Amino acid sequence: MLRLFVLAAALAWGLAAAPGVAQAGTLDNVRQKGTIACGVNVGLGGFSMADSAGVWKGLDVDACRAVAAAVFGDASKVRYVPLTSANRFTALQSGEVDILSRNTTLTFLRDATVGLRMVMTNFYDGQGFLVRKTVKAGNVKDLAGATVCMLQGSTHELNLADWMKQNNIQFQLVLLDTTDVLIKALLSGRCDVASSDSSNLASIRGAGVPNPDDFVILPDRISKEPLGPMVRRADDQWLDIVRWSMMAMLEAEEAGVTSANADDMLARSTNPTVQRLLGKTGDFGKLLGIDNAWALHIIKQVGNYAESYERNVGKGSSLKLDRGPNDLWSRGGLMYPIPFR
Ligand SMILES: N[C@@H](CCC(=O)N[C@@H](CS)C(=O)NCC(=O)O)C(=O)O
Repeated sequence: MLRLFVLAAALAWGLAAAPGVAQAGTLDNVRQKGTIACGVNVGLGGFSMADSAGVWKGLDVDACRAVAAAVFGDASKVRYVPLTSANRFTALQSGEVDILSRNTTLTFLRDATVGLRMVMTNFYDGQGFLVRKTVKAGNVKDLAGATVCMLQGSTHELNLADWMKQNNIQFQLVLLDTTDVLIKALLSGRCDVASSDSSNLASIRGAGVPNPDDFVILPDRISKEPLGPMVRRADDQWLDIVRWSMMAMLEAEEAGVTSANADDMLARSTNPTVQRLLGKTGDFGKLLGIDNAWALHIIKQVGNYAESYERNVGKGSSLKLDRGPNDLWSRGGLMYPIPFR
């Protein structure tokens, strides 16, 4: 039974249907096209969402904008391709997108079996529970027997199945297609609880329901959900460009380089790391096959990681998430830029 469940879950994640198309040369290819095709969520506030003018915004969007800034010197050279949980991996394998940046949890099976490579974590998350305050639950265990709504094709089904087994507590599970349907099901009372990445729940609570104060996100996190972009296998140069573009945003935060002071830092900073990061010394861009001003373009156009975080999911957003595990290691978080040397 469990094996059947795992197989069904694997199919739902697109794992079994993995043709594993290897396509080296993504850099040449995007240069020819003049844009980077970026696979994003159809609409998840804080991560990837088109505003009323059709401009895509969010933390996942910024990962693609950073790569476009690095490659073209222009963060706007991105074509956004909205993807569902179910079709996201195939879209990357087939070459429909060059980067998958869609609140995707990095896991063993996804890294090792679907012809893809995880780049690095841009948001450390965990599976949480959103309930109506009238339900009067202090933690997940108080919810025994409740109807829990979740989205299909995500890591959450297996997480919750594992958790129920380990804790000997049963829920009624309802699997739904889209976040919109999930919100409607929660509002209509079809489900007592919604379970998802807690950032997604914060996004729903912040902007998806009419009365945010009627809902609460329980403190429990039943899984680790390290979210981050993925690229195709067998294209190390592209993997390097995407990874180091993201790393540059973290390093900039650590070194105190911001979109506002980057030019000044380039002109004046005597910090060797800053000089290498901004392309004054070291030829780091050339080593990636791109311009030495790559990171300068990223920081000026997209900002450092803190700027992107606060604007999209932190204080400057409706999600209002603390940095928590997404803070720099030097302040007790998990974000640790690999040295620029
Ligand atoms: N991080 C999880 C969840 C990602 C995911 O797809 N989440 C749901 C909501 S948390 C979603 O975006 N659903 C909308 C859709 O599939 O269009 C994963 O990678 O499996």
